[in-house]
Amino acid sequence: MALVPLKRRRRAPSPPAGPPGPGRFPAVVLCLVEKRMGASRRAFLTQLARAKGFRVDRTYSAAVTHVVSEQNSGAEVAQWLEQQREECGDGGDPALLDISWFTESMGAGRPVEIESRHRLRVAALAPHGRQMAPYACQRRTPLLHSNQPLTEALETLAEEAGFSGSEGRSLAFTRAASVLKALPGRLGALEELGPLPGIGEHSRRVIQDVLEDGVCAEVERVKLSERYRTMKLFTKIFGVGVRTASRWYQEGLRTFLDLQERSTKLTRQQQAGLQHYDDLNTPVERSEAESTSRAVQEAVKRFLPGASVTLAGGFRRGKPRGHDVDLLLTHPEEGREVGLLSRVVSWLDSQGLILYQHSQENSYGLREGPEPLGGRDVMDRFERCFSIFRLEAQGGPGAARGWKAVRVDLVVAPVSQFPFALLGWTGSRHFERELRRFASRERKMVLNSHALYDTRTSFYPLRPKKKSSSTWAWSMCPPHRETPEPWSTCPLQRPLAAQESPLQPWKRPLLPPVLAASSVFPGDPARLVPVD
Ligand code: 8GT
Ligand code: MN
Repeated sequence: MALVPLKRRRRAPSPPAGPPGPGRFPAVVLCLVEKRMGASRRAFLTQLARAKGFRVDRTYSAAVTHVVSEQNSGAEVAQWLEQQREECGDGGDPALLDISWFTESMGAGRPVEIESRHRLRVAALAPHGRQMAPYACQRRTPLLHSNQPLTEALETLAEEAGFSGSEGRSLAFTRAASVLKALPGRLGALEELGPLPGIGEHSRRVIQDVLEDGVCAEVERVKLSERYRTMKLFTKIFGVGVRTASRWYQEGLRTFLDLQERSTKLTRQQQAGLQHYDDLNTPVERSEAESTSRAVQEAVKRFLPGASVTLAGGFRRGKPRGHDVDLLLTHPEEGREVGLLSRVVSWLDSQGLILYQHSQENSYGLREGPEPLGGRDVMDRFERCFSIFRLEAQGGPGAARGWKAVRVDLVVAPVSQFPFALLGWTGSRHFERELRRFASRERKMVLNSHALYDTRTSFYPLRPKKKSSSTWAWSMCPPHRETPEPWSTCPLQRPLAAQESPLQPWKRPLLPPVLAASSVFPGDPARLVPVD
């Protein structure tokens, strides 16, 4: 490669945009990393490769099979790749290669076989656990990651443990999966993990099996087991939880036909769940979530102008599809939201938009103090409507019939609790659990979807000032992220001063609640003030 200019000159020409067809080697799509290589050398190499019949894409996409870089470390390229995946919203699992592979391929006039000396070393994924923050809420967990087969295996075991009522075991597998999602690249060998926090012996065995054999025998056994399959079938019915499904299984029920033949007693919710089973287990597309949101917005506007409807849940984390639509309703003037939900639901019903609904009243008193720790997990006590909407079908399975049943949760939050509601309802479930664990263990605070309490000041609830409330919650979760912005990269996340050390309880005079609360969260300073 001595013939090509090594250094970048000013204003280098960009490589021609777009790929010139599939090239002579359809199985190979190159993308060159500009960092350190420089724009002009990149343009030169692109032209060279194209002249030899290679397809070289200017921008990264899931189609790219070979990422070539020069003078970058494996970790740098892995990080670059993660960013590209996020930007293009698609995955792909390209080989990360050093320029030597490119040089040899150009010399040979064809893509040479990849040998280990060509590969960038991404071995130090998390050397000695130092790079991995212990709580999931402190890490960045992108929507698309490189360890899908491993996390799927672990999550199957987590689900199975949940079906057997072993919450602790379920959490252990979920935690291990969560750590793998946050790795900067694909795990090649168990040793690369080092003594990472949150991955226990059992999970390591599962990981090793999948790395070595492509599958884990234990997971395959679970997936085929009658109990797991039946539990999965039953818990996918709206209104059927693990306890009911388990009871049915013990009674010998295995299929929907069994439920019918044995005249199993079903609640109204479960009847609706069974009736719309197929639709409700077909993913909800983002466009469907948005049109649901618009319909609710229209109804809300009729009865309470100025009230807002916010799409939360997985869609707010940037997921392209989900299992339901989570909508939060509020009004900038506290108290005006009371009575809104029933009017909205009646109106939507009169328009033929509702197939099923049941509502629950608000039963939360801020002054009561928080629930006992660990008592209710992520459940909250907002006024809420669990419903099934009849949505006009936009293609997909309901197209012929013209409509599709979609699960919708409408949640009403008074504006003073709205940031906590939005934060809580954005999920993921594991992120929320970890955020609450962090607040309690490291900050001696209690967080739920209603408020943040400082336990040192007798459960004094803290809340953001009204004006900053929505910006505060928004700043917690930029779009296209599985979880909110990482702790470490947030400019507002300052290191704890000595007196704030988690080991040394805060004292009010040293750290007023306003600071205490803003250091729990990496968002906008929030200007949290005590509820007066
Ligand atoms: P999805 O795409 O499968 O719908 O995924 P999701 O949107 O992340 O999950 P979800 O089951 O729809 O729940 C949305 C979030 O709301 C969860 O992260 C959960 O932590 C949170 N949440 C609360 N309160 C409550 C509650 O009372 N019930 C439920 N089910 N979820 C709640 O903050
Ligand atoms: Mn959801």
